[in-house]
Order: sequence, then structure tokens, then C-alpha cells
Amino acid sequence: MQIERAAYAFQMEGNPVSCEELTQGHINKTLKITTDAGKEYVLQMINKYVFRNPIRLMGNISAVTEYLRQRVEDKRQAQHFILTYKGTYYHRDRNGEFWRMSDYVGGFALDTPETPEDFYQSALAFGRFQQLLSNFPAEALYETIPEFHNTIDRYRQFRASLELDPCDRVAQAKAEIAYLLKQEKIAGTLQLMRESGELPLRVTHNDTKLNNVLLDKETRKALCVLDLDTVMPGLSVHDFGDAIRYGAATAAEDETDVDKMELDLDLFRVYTEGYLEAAPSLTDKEVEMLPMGALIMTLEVAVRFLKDFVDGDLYFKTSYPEHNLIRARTQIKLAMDMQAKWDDMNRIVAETAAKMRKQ
Ligand code: GN1
Ligand code: MG
Repeated sequence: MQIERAAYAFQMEGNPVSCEELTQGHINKTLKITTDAGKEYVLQMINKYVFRNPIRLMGNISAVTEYLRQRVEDKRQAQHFILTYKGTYYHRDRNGEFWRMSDYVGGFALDTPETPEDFYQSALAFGRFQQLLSNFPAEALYETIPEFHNTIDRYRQFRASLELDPCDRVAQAKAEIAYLLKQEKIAGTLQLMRESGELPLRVTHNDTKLNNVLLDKETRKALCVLDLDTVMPGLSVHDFGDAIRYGAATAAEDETDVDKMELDLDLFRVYTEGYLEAAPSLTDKEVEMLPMGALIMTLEVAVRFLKDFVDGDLYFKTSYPEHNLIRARTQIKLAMDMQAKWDDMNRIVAETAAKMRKQ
């Protein structure tokens, strides 16, 4: 009843005849609604514990998607949100829950690339997103999660947790803590470049995982990027870096055998090619800093996992007591591997940038 009533708040074509829950996401409740006019929609209840201000969040999403829709060649390349009869992009129900509705686009998303081409497609999608929004006034967006990639601040919070050591876990993570604290200076460099204006403020996605890219069922080409909840002002190099951290790694984020975790340089090259091809408006400084984006995103998430381990697993969902420690360890291994492959990463970026300039 609650779902049906929420659906009726939106300007759908036809009346709903069926409703199916889509269970891929972990944050919002998501339903697919089909109407008697043969139209399909996605209805979502926004998780208001994670997102404290759903109205401002929807303000970001609608501003960005409307802007994108005016600039894409194929309408499926930007999500389309449906207005309510009140003329807003959200519906607030009697229980205080917030809902939104968008067109359903048939397609599929992958957790890991089955071929390098899949990863390349995701680079094109996120690069296009960056490019199409390059003249959008990023500072006009609301910061859904303030200081999200302020690595300097992340380290400050990390050190505060170490000092408190509320669960007596610090002793279990001595080596990991020592390594991460040694990287503190380097980990702060991009934030300083943001503050000095050396790197421009951009519209960023902040969850640039492959599974947030919708691929066309027939052509397997990227259609659009999904999950715009964390769209905020930020740095392009962070979006690039997070995609690499997650997608160009040879093991899962919580692999227990750290020996399996490495940076796959071929996938790193593939993503760099797609991203630079699709986003020619990146400045030379941004391009130069792409490897740094990958390293810093990896260090930052390692710090966040380890802080959460020390705090007693308050933020990230865990399946066993050492889960966050394992995650941090595995990310540290990836960061170390990036440092070992640093010259190769920089060479690949320089070569790719030179190739793009010639085209
Ligand atoms: C969280 O929930 P998910 O997987 O989309 C986190 C990211 C981390 C990621 C690590 C809002 O993302 O920043 O990189 O876990 N998102 C938030 O797995 O904190
Ligand atoms: Mg997400």
C-alpha cells in the first residue's frame, strides 16, 4: 500500500500493474514498476539514515540529470527522473519517507569486468560524465557528505581514533598503522592542490565502480552512469582513482591473501585510454595527477577501513571481527604495489595523453 501510494504521486504514463523489487543496491529500497501503458519505472525509497537531506540530494540529482539530458546524443545516456503531481522530484509520504522515480532503462551492470572492453566502457561512461559536466557550476551543488575526500581530515580522524583506541585493537594493527602514518604527507597532496586551486573543482560522481555503469544488453556499450547520490563538488582525479582502485585491482577489496592483490597495469592503461578519450577537457595538471589519484584513493580507503576497525566497526558493514583490518591490509598491499609500479603508471598516463593529443 505504501509503495502503491508513493507510485501514484508521480506523473507516470498509465496505472501500475506490477511491482518487482530490484535487490542489487545496498542503500536504497528499489522497485521496478510496470504500468498498463507498457511503461517501466524505477521507484526508490531514499535511505535517510545515510542521506540526511533527501530534498537537497534530489536537488543535486535533478540539476545534474537535466543538464546532462540536454547534452547527450542518446536519451538513454542520462537518467530521467519523473516529476510528482506537485512538481517536485521527490515525494514525501505520511511516514516521512522520501521517494523518487525514474524511467527504467533495460541494461545490465557488472561487478567485475569480464573483458578489458567492459572496463574501457566504464571509463568512457565516467569520462563522458565528467566532460558533459565540465561547464556545470560545481560549487552550486550541495555536499551530500561533507569533506568526503579530504584526506588530510581523514588522517586527523584516524589519529584521533588511534589515541582513543576504544576497543583495544590498535595493538593488532601496528604494522598497518605505521605504514599508513608514513604516507600521511603524500596522501594530503591532492587536497592541498584543491585548496590552492591548482586542481579545478569539478562535478564528481564519487562512486565510480564498474557496477554503477549501465551497459546495453545488445551492444555491451556503456549507456549511462547510475547512483548519483554522492554527486558533489570534488576532484576528477579522485573519480579516476577510485575506479582504478576498485576495477584495476587483481583481487577483491577484502581478499584475505594479500599476495593476490596487485594493480593490473593493462587494466590501468585501458581505463586511462577511455577516460582521456572521453574527457578531453581535463587540464594538464589533472592528467599528470591521475596516478596520484589512484594511490591516494587507495590510501584513503585503507585509512577509513583501519579507523573503522579501531573504532569497533561502526561505519562499514562487516561479516567477521577482522573484516575491516583485512580490507585495510589488502588496500595497503595495493597501494604498495602502485608505489612499486609508480614509474609505469606515470609512463602509461604520459603515453596515453600524447596519443590523444595527436588524434
Ligand atoms: C562505500 O557502499 P559502497 O560500496 O557504494 C563507501 C565508499 C568506499 C567503499 C569501499 C558513502 O561505498 O566511499 O570507497 O564503500 N561509500 C560511502 O568499499 O562511504
Ligand atoms: Mg554506492
